[in-house]
Formats: sequence, structure tokens, C-alpha cells
Amino acid sequence: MSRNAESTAFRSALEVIRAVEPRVADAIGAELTDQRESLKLIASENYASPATLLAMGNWFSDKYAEGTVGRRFYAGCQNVDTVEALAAEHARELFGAAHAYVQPHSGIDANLVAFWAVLADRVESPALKKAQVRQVNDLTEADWFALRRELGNQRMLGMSLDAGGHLTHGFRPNISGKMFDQRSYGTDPTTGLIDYDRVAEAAREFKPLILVGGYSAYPRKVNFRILREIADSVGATFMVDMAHFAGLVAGKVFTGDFDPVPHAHIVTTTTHKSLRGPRGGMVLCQPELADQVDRGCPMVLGGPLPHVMAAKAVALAEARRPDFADYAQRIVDNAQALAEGLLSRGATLVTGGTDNHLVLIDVSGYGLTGRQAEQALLDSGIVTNRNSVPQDPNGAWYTSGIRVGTPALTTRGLGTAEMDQTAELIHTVLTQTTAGANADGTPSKAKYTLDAGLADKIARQATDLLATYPLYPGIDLS
Ligand code: DSN
Repeated sequence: MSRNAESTAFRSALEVIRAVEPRVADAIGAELTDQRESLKLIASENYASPATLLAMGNWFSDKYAEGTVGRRFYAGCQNVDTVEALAAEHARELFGAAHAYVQPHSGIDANLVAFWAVLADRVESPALKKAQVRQVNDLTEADWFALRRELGNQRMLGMSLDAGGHLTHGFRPNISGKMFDQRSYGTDPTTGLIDYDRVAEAAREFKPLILVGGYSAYPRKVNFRILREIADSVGATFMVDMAHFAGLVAGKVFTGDFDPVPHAHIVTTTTHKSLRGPRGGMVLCQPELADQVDRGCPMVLGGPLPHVMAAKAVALAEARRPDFADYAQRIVDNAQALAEGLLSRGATLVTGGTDNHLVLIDVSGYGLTGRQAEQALLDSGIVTNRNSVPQDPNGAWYTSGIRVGTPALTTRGLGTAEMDQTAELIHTVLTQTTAGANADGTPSKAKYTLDAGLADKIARQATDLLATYPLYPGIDLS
């Protein structure tokens, strides 16, 4: 691929956009500049390839294609069929999955499709027979009421939010928390690790319909074989949300007990995090759930996004190349180097380190809340996000943690030496930031002071660190 082709493609696209609304073209250009100049450590972000980005910017966006491949509610979907089938094939091959559904628009959509598929599957066999209806859509409200009672009011057991679980795993502010009666498993207060015996105990007591594995802020591997055994022991469906670590599964860093695909009945993911694809979601499942999963649209999804499915096919094809495994391993090597660098300088890390792509710093050791630390780092050109730590005294808004992840910087080419330098920059900012006070003298959870000169100096050092690793080196918009 000639670099010139990438520059020409994006320059031409911006020229066309600029002729209609120049402010949008300017914002797109500014976003590239901002992304190029910032040290991006957000664990859930990455940089998709130019091919993936370009696959999204075209007339596939114009097409409605509700239904599934070869069985659409609209005419003229032959080309959408091609890209959807390709994306699903790449996903099945990449993850060794029996079935792949690539229509979900996001992670929450993928989880909704999965929840509905499990519920429908559970109620259809015995209950539909009883109700003498053909499929779950035909159930009356009274049928549903009776079924919910029969199913133990749709219980879900997932990882608690402050231990690193995700909002969509049954928590109140999310629809999953309204659909399901939820209980959480946490982590061991001393080690910060999942205590599988406690999970088994909670499952025995609660008898969930769905046991959920997966996380968005847990820095360790999870043993999915054990979780499947726990699910089986109580007759639960085992679902894994691998959105954060899908790239590590694709790149065969997580194999055997740590690969969710052979162990879970159903696996959901986003495609834009460590997997490095377009912004979207996906569901993988065992054959017995395939029919229900394919009813995702129109049950909980609107029309699929064919342009994004095209980009998913491109990104998944990229992830099947041998160099993706090398990339996935470097993500983990970098996270471990970053963890080592922070630990050696005196930081406190949840679980004391990492096995995956993320590190969770407990910033209370620096006398700061997560919010203060996040802002001070941002002032210094380092983009992170605040995150709860287990049993966080500061709650989910202020928090006591900073989550840092390496997928994006690894894509740029930074390695373990640069991770040590990054640890130095983070540690310097956090040690030089002082928590502020409210007007009445009480400690503030948001205010802080950091010398502006120091913040500028760190930001320059961050830019210098990135200079050797240009982002999108083939794209010159000038
Ligand atoms: N917002 C994503 C994250 O940052 O982990 C998960 O939904």
C-alpha cells in the first residue's frame, strides 16, 4: 500500500466535505492533530487502520438491510450480504466460534442481543410448548409474567462495578439492571483477584439465569473454564463480555482456560478496543443459540450499519494476519512494563500488576482522587480515565483510581522502554499534584494544583516520546 494513496484518499475526502461544511472538515483534521499529539492511555481506545476507516466512509451507509444474510426485509441487499457474510466468516475463523452475528452497533447492543437470545432460548422450549405459540414474539404479557416467575425473575450474576465489571452487566443505571435481578461477585480484598470459590458460593445461593464473565477495569486474566463449571453447576447460561480483551483473544495471548470462546455459551464484544476495528459490537455463540442471536434485528436493534459491517470485515481480516498476534503480545508486554515502571517508582496498583492490556493505579497513595489525577494528567498531555477501585470510598464519580491501557500506544509502535518513560511522566505529575480545598476549607475531591510550567514541560516530553512513532504515518493532510 503506497503511503501516497492514503494521503490522497483522506485529502480528497476532506476536500469534498469542506465544500459543503468546512467546519466539519476542520474538526476532522483537528481530531487527527489532537490524536497525534496526545499520549493516549485510555484502555478502551485504539487507532483503526486507514483501510478500516475508509471502509466506513461510503454508500453502504445508504442501505437498509434489516434481517440476516440472504433473508432481508428489503430488496437489493446483495452487496450488504457480501460484507456481512465476510465479517461473520472472519469472526468465526479468528475466534474459532460456531456462529458470529456482526450487526450490533455497540457493546451494549451486543449485550442486549445476547440477553434476549438467552431469555428467548430459555423460555421457548418448555414455556412456548405450554403456551402453544410458535415463537417468543407471540407471548402475551400474562405469559411473560408467568415466565419471569418461573425463571426466578431473570437473575444475573456478574462482576461488581467497583471490582472492574461493566455497567451493562446488570447495574441499575443500565437497561440490564431493569431487565434482571442482579447480584455481583467482587474480588478478594487482600489480593484484588477474583475468588472463584466465592463466585461459586454466590451462584449456589442466587441461582442466576445468566452468569456473566468479563470486565472493563480488571487487570488480570480470568479463568473461563472455572466460571463455566460454576455456571453448569447451577444450570446458568455462561456469557462472557470480552469487549476489552478481544484483541488478546484474537492474537492468541489468552488461550486455553483464558480464552472465553470455547467455554462460554455466548460471547459479546466491541470491535474497536484491543481488536482495533471500527466502533461497533459483535456476538459469538454456540450453535444452539444462533437462531435466537440472529433475531437481534429487529428485536433489539434497528437496521444494521452496512458500512460498519464492511469495516468490521476489513479489521477482522487484519486481525487474522500473523502480525496481529505479535501486536497482541506487545500490548501485554507494554502494560507489564508500564506496571513495573509505576511500581518501581512507588505507585500502588490494584492486584499489584497486570496480565492484560490495562493497569489500575490507586491514586489515593498520591493523596488524590481519580478525578484530580485524571485532570492533572490531561493538563500534562496524558489522556487517561478515572475509574473506581474495589470498595472505592470516593464512589463512581470522583473515584480513587486511574485506568491506563496500552492498545493505542502499542499500535503507534511504542515499546517497553517508552512505557518506562511514560511511567516516569505519570508518576512525576501525580507526585507534583496537590489536592485542593473547598471555599469552607474542607478537602475538595475535584480541585487540585499543579504548576503550569511543570504540566507544559511534561506535555512537551510526552510529545517528544511520540515523535519517533507518528500516528498514521501514511496520512499527510497538508
Ligand atoms: N466505555 C468503555 C470503557 O471505557 O471501558 C466500556 O463500555
